[in-house]
Amino acid sequence: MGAGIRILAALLALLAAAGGGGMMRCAAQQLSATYYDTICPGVEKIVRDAVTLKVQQTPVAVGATVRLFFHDCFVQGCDASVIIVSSGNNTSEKDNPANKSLAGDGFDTVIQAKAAVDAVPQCANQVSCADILTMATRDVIALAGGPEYPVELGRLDGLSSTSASVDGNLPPPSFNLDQLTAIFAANNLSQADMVALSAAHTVGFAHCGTFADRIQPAAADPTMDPGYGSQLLAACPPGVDVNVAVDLDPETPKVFDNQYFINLQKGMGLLGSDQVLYADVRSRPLVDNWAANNTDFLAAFAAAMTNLGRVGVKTDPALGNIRRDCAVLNG
Ligand code: HEM
Ligand SMILES: *[C@@H]1O[C@H](CO)[C@@H](O)[C@H](O)[C@H]1NC(C)=O
Ligand SMILES: *[C@@H]1O[C@H](CO)[C@@H](O)[C@H](O)[C@H]1NC(C)=O
Ligand SMILES: *[C@@H]1O[C@H](CO)[C@@H](O)[C@H](O)[C@H]1NC(C)=O
Ligand SMILES: *[C@@H]1O[C@H](CO)[C@@H](O)[C@H](O)[C@H]1NC(C)=O
Ligand SMILES: CC(=O)N[C@H]1CO[C@H](CO)[C@@H](O)[C@@H]1O
Repeated sequence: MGAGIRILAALLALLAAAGGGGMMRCAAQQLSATYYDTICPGVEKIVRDAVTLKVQQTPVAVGATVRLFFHDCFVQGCDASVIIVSSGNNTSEKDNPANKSLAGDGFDTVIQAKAAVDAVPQCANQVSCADILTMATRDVIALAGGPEYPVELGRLDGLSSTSASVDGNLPPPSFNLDQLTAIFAANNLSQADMVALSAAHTVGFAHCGTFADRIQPAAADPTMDPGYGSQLLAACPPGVDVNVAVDLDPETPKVFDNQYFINLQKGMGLLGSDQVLYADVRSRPLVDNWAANNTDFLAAFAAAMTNLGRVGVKTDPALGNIRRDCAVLNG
C-alpha cells in the first residue's frame, strides 16, 4: 500500500517534470510540511511521543535540544552533522571547543526519537536525523509552553562532520549587535530573526564562564542590574567549579515565553549578547514590542525557527542521505 502510493507519487513527479522542464528539480529541492505523508505517515506523532517521554524523564532535554538544532544549522546547514561522533583521529563538529558544552540530553532526544521511528517497519531508515532534530526541537518548545508551529521536512543528513568547520560559524556571547546581525545574515536570517531566536534563552542554562566577565566586582557590566549581578556572583564566585551553570531566564526558567525580553528591559539578560539587544537602541524597539506581547513574540519566533530550519539544507541525494545511526556516517 505505502509502496504503491510512493510509486504513484514518483510517476506523478515524472509527469510533472516531463511537462514542466526544470520544474521537478526545483520542486524536489524544496522542503515541505507533507514530505513524509506517504513515506512514514505517523512520523510527527511517533517523534512527539518519544520526545514527550524523554522530557518527562529529563526536563533539561528542552534547552539541550533547542541549542543542538541551532548549532547544527549554523555549521554546514541543518544536516545533523553536529550529532556525528569523532572517529579515531578525526574530530567531528561536536568535539570542537565551541560545542563542548552542548548537553548530552539533546543528542539523546534525537537518538530516542530515531529509535521510535525505526521501530515502525514502514518508517525504518526513511526519516533523516536532520528532520527528526527539527521535529524534536519544535516538540520540546511546545512542551515548554512555546508555539506549536508546523515544520517543513525533507532534509537529508550530511555526509561529513569536521571540527574545523565549526570555527567562526557560531556566535560567542561577547558579540555586539553588528557582529550578531552579520553572523545571522550570513545564514540568511534577518536582524529581527536574530532577536526573536535569541529568546530561545528563555529556557536552559549557561555555565559561569560564559558571563564571568560581566560580574567582576571591580568592573561589572553597567548594563546589568546590580542586584542580579550580586546574585550571579554568589552563584559563580571566582574559582568556582567550571561545571556550575545558572538559568538563562532567572524568572521563568522552564517556560517558553517572552519573559526573556522583560528581563532585558530590567537589565537581567545573562549573556552579553542577550543584554546588548536592549542596550543597543537599534534593536531595543523589537525587545519592547515582544516584551509587551507574548502572542506576537511566539508568532515571530515560530517564523524565525522556520527560517533557521532552511539554512543550508541538502535535498540532493548527491549531497546527503538518510543516516542509519544518527551519530555515525553511513559506511
Ligand atoms: C545570538 C547569539 C547566541 C549566542 C552568543 C549564544 C550563546 C549561548 C551560550 C554561551 C550558552 C550557554 C552554554 C553553556 O554554558 O553551556 C547558550 C545556551 C543556550 N542557547 Fe544560545 N546563543 C545564541 C543564540 C541562540 C539561538 C539562536 C538559539 C536557538 C534558537 C539558542 C539556544 C540556546 C539554548 C536553548 C541554550 C541552553 C542550553 C542548555 O540548557 O543546555 N541560542 N547560548
Ligand atoms: C589517522 O587515522 C588513520 C586510520 O584511522 C591513519 O591511517 C592515519 O595515519 C592517521 N593520521 C594521523 C595524522 O595520525
Ligand atoms: C573525517 O575526515 C573527512 C575528511 O578527510 C571528513 O569528510 C569526515 O566527515 C571526517 N569526520 C568524521 C567524524 O569521520
Ligand atoms: C498583541 O498583538 C496582537 C496583534 O498582533 C493583538 O491582537 C493583541 O491584542 C495584542 N495583545 C496585547 C496583550 O497587547
Ligand atoms: C541563502 O539563500 C540563498 C538564496 O536563496 C541560497 O542560495 C543560499 O544557499 C542560502 N544560504 C544558506 C546558508 O542557507
Ligand atoms: C562559543 C563558545 O561557547 N565558546 C566556548 C566553548 O567552550 C570553551 C570551553 O570548552 C569556552 O572557553 C568557549 O568560550
